Amino acid sequence: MATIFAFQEGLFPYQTEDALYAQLRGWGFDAVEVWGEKLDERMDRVKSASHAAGLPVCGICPGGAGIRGSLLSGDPEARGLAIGDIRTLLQCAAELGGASLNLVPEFGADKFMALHPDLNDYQNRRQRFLDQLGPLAIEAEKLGVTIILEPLNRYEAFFLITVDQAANLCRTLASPAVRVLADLFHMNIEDADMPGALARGIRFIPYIHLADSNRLLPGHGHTDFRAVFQALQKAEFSGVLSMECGIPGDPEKTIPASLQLMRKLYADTGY
Ligand code: LER
Ligand code: MN
Repeated sequence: MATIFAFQEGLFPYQTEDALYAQLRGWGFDAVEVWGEKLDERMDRVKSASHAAGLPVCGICPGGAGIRGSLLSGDPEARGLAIGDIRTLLQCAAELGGASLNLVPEFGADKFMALHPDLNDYQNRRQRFLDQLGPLAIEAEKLGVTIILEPLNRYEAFFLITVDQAANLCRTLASPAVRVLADLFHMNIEDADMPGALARGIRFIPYIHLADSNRLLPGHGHTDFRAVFQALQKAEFSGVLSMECGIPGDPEKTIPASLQLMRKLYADTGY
């Protein structure tokens, strides 16, 4: 599979899925990433918009509301809620033709790490998380879909914050259905060397969230996309580059301009 460029829905106002997907197609995107909140209730609209525009759904991003509860919670009810929502979204992912499901183990809310990584309890949380994830990975594998673990920066999460940690979880679990989503915005905060971290984890990374250093469209901050793309090209990355970022200015102008810039840079850094 060649690398594809995708765009996450919901980043600017739109009237209908039909209109949005047609617009993204017109701007030159290859796929769309859908939001996971109550996705099961609008699957018909998503499927028909995707079909009409010829734009496949490559991923589901549940955000904070699409998966309620938490796999890491000590409360069985909260764990059950998270497992139920994840199972529903895995079914949606399968129905959407094998989209992958982003999974943030737990959003930070009031538990986020302040000025230093709270690593003391990391090993316990890690084991608790793996115990919950194991059966879900088996289910994902049966459905032919992938769960991609997304580390977030320490101000949004308190458990999984680096690509190295997520790759390490994949190594331990050894399931082909569990992989890593590298979000360049979060990496810019947590990783001293973004190309280096991508190169180390690349065999577990099929999916990248594209955003500039300030979380705006690529090209509006100071992230060195050339260095990032060089690392990906060198490792023969062939996955999804999906824009998840704020939109400055007029979306009609800034979004296609950013896509064009990224496509050119990606092609220029190839071998
Ligand atoms: C949240 O900051 C984020 O990056 C999302 O992809 C997580 O759902
Ligand atoms: Mn992200």
